[in-house]
Amino acid sequence: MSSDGWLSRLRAGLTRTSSRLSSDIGEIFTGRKVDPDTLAELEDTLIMADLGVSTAAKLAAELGDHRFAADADANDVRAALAQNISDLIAPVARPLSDIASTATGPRVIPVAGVNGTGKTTTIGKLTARFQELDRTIMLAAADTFRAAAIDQLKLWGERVGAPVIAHEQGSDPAAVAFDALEQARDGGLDMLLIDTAGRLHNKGDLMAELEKIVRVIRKVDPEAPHEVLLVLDATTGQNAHSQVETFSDLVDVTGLVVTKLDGSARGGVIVGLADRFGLPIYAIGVGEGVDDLKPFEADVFARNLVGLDGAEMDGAQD
Ligand SMILES: Nc1nc2c(ncn2[C@@H]2O[C@H](COP(=O)(O)OP(=O)(O)O)[C@@H](O)[C@H]2O)c(=O)[nH]1
Ligand SMILES: [Mg+2]
Repeated sequence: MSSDGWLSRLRAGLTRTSSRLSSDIGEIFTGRKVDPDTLAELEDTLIMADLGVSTAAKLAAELGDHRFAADADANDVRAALAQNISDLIAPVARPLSDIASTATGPRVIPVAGVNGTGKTTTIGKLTARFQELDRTIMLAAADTFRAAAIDQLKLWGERVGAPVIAHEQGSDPAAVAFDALEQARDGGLDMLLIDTAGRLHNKGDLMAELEKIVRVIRKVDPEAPHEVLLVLDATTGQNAHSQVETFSDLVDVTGLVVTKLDGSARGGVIVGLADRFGLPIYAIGVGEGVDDLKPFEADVFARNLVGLDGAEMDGAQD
């Protein structure tokens, strides 16, 4: 898939947000100045675009401080907004190489998240990316609740050529993680990615499960886990905020992967997440295939979110 291919899928995924945002900005600022009234309208528009109340207020205030030319038009507002959004998300936009340390000994990374957000798929894609960085990877099937979940990880293991450590359905997830870490260490592998369950209907069980995984892998390596990645589905909107809070209560989340930005994504949520939690975003998912995990690039993302760069936007919305 060419880079144009995935960019156009990202763009398509953000269309719902970007075309609305872009046309609203056109309506607000056509024939009117950037002033407290128009900025208040812009703030409402940003809230509608899933950026969240406080982030919307912050961005509107920043535009209020921006020195616009006397004849500034909607496109100048779009460009300034895209720049401010890019500046806001740039500090959390980090490359996967940041977590693919070349230190010896397996780097242990549990992957957490609500069911269906894309954990298992993301682990498959991550494995391929880490392999490109010359890391050797082992996978642990610690979502033992459903047999299908174990099989799904095994399939990804075959697809990307990574060993998968699995026990029977219903077995103790922590025991799988422990077993896998010992085998990864003995086999001299660079990284161990641990697939976990995400059933939120019983938070107590989930907490016990994740805490036990962490406790047990520390018996093998006191430094583990080296990262804990949380996978969020961009189509869930503001719900992603409460997922970050819930999982951060359970484990020390060190970074995010946001999936399904190719779908009917509510991409504005990423901006709010970046602003509110400041957690690194290591990659974004733009499809179901192995190559559909891409770096989160602040500038590209911001411009597409605001409706700049999209051919269909050019001049059409003023
Ligand atoms: N369109 C799209 N689908 C995705 C993406 N990531 C995962 N999926 C799909 O979302 C569904 C749930 O993914 P899965 O990895 O099983 O989620 P898990 O329950 O968190 O392990 C599957 O059908 C995946 O193919 C993505 O970035 N884009
Ligand atoms: Mg899964």
